[in-house]
Amino acid sequence: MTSEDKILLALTGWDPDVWQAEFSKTAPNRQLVVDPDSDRANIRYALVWKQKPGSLQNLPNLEVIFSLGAGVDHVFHDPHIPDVPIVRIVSPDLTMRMSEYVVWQVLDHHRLGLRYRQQQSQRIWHEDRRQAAAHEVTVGILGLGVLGRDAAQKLRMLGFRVSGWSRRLQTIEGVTTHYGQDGLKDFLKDVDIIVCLLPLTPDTRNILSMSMFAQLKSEGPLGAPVLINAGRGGLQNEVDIVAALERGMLSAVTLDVFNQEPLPKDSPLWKHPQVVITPHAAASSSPQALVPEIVAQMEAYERGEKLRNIVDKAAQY
Ligand code: NDP
Ligand code: OXD
Repeated sequence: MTSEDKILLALTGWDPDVWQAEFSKTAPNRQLVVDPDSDRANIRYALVWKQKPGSLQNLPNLEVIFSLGAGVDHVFHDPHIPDVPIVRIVSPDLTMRMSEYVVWQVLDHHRLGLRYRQQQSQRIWHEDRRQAAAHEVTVGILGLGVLGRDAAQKLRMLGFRVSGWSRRLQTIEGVTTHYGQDGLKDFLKDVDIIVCLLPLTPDTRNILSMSMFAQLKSEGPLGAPVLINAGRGGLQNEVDIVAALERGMLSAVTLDVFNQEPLPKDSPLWKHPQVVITPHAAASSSPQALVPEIVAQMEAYERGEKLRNIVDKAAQY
């Protein structure tokens, strides 16, 4: 690193100050800039979250783009991304947060949380004796990457039957795996709870729609299957989700991500009794946890080591 090198912080929707504060604590010798205009030639790295389209143009010495999230669809929404490596977040902190979220929501649906909260609001004392044991319930995870694999292992430890679906064949001990378009049908026919941890790419956009719901079984230990999506809003068709709930094709839904965020106030999802909503909070990027890891990557790269967690630009994840 030279004293001239600078890091561009290109964020929208997130507060840059907390990232800047963490950088000055962890790496006081590295200079972050939010507005690069006077420094364009000195920018060596860019840290991005939903950067404004075009904001990475005209940076002649940019070497690496670091996504501040695990997902990178927010980088690719910009048609003017320079041809440099894109590194995404893979961090034990983020993985743990996501697995907590998945386990929380799976258990909440499995243990009839929605029903008991509704009963409590009406002071109704009624134990539902149909409650299934975990080993009778199949949790199917769409996306067996860093996050999907960890969640699968934790759900296994709780006694659930776990299956998964990925683009290429993956093997995980104790988990039934399927892959590719041909494997999707078999995956869907057995699931009681679907957990979606897919990236948003041209191939996965809108995958959570009526054509998928129509392939699910119509009954099971929770009634119809439950859907939990913590991947991206663009994976889901929200009109189809409401219709599937109304028709009993889905019994309940947890959504952390939406096509439009914040979720518009007039969305019917807000008031639906079988819908749990969280505000894209399943696994937030923590500056305290992530800045030291990003700085360590920069240092390793400057020592001549290979960058890790590089995004496959053709696959867009
Ligand atoms: P990974 O890249 O490690 O894993 C992605 C998984 O999806 C892989 O198993 C991959 O298959 C699979 N996949 C990709 N495309 C397809 C396809 N066309 N068909 C079938 N499977 C496919 O990502 P992570 O696990 O780290 O993260 C997953 C996503 O979670 C992120 O992209 C992001 O959108 C979301 N996320 C959401 C957060 C939140 O707070 N709500 C926080 C963090 C992440 P293969 O194994 O064959 O490559
Ligand atoms: C991520 C996210 O992709 O927070 O990391 O959504």
